[in-house]
Amino acid sequence: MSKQPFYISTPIYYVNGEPHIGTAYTTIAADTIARFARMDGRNVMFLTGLDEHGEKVAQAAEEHGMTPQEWCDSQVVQFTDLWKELNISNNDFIRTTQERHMVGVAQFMQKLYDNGYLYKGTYDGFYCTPCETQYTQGELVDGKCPSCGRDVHTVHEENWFFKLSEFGDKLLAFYDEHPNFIRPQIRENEVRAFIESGMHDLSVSRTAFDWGVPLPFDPEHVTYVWVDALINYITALGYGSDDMSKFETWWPANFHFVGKDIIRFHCVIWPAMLMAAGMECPEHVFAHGFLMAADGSKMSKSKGNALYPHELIERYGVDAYRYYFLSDVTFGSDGNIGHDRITQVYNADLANTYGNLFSRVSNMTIKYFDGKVPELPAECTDMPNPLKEIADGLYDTFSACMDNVDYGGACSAVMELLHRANLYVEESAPWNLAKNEDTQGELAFVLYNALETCRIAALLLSAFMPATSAELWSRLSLGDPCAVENARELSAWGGLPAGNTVTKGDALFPRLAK
Ligand code: ME8
Repeated sequence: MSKQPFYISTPIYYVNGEPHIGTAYTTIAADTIARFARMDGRNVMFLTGLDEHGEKVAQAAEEHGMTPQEWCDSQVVQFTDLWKELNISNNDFIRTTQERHMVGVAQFMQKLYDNGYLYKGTYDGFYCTPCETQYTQGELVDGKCPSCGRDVHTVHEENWFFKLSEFGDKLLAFYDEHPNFIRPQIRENEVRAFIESGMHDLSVSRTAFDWGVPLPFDPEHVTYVWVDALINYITALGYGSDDMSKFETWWPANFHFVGKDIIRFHCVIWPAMLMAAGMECPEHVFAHGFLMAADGSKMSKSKGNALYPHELIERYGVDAYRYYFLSDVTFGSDGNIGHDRITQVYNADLANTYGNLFSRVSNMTIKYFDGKVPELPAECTDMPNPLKEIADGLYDTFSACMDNVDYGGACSAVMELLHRANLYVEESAPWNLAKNEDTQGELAFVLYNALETCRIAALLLSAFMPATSAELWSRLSLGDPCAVENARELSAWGGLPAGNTVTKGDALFPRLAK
């Protein structure tokens, strides 16, 4: 049977800025879903990349005395390096200055033109360069950009326009037919209210600068950077090339992951563009919330309350970083981020629960069974096994949470098993069982159960914490949990072979001082 295709994307980030905890958040979140889909046996395309055209990039290049292309090239590595460090498993990395993308954008714009959705007019309005967004007078707040609060400038230009205003009713009907297209629900309400307040046509070209994709039917104009950027989701699949096989496999996308700041582009403009081109819309746009400072204010360099990915990696390690943001911040809501809470969750879940369990049971296996996974004695087959009871339903619970993008639910389902296992070790007191010849069978049973719990937990958590899971599995003499494609079968109780060597190593999560 061929594998079910699964396509997930992040926004393509502006090449100008450094990657920060916000962009890392979206990327880690998408990576975790992509990893889970792979271990669940799906054929995954996970795309991220960079947005490299537009006025903002052209200006930054000039300020740095470089050509725009040189400027973009100089910025890319800070993203690719951080994604590597964070163990991001993207299958492709698109840059909008790549030929494959530019060819596809030109073809898409030609299609909109041929289908009668573009016309030439005069744009008289306001523009926020940092957000690369057009505003009408009425949308400004105290004369400033309603999104970032910075100054806007006026634009008076002959532009090509996209007949976006024709799509209001079609979009509302589409949301009715696809009630899960925009997630979470609160964002759908916001998008509907925006459409119901009245839609304007969208200027989709600029002539004031030339850093963009020229319109094939009027090359004096370059494509508006947001329109150019949105098309990345299909040019990465070969749209506009001779080989449409990837497009045929993966389009429409299952998920576009975005922050709540860019829902209008993804939930209004992008589906309208696709409808105009006669193409299918993605299945879901999931708009997560914003990460804020611990006191709920906006993080900023100048306020000194910003957290940086490298600082977090150094302090907590990559896996704890990934785990914290997904398990403790509800995906979809804003989250206040500070060291106190990260340390608290780290110690409670990772050091005292997960790491502690594995350390205890691996040490006892080494001490009492010469470092070999004990054979299950026949007399134990009828003994109550509270860990097996929880583990038996775990994959279903975990996968339902992951399919629902409920990271917190998925993590707590695994934590429940690990908590129970720590309690089970306490209750069973293997150190006492070890003292008595008559209870050697029970000792083997208890340690087997606790080791098996660790194996299953590490398998499921490999989507969140790939390096730790790989380390734990290697200490059980098992293969790479991040390469499995049949996690459901492998999560069945009893998969840990007796006789496997168990090795000791450094603490998986050394406890942190407050
Ligand atoms: O908007 N908390 O790029 P961008 C959480 N190039 N996520 C945050 C965040 C925060 N405080 N700040 C940023 C662009 N993000 C366009 C996208 S896509 C066709 C073009 C994340 O570099 C979040 O995902 O400004 C947000 O939507 C994205 O970064 C914006 O990235």
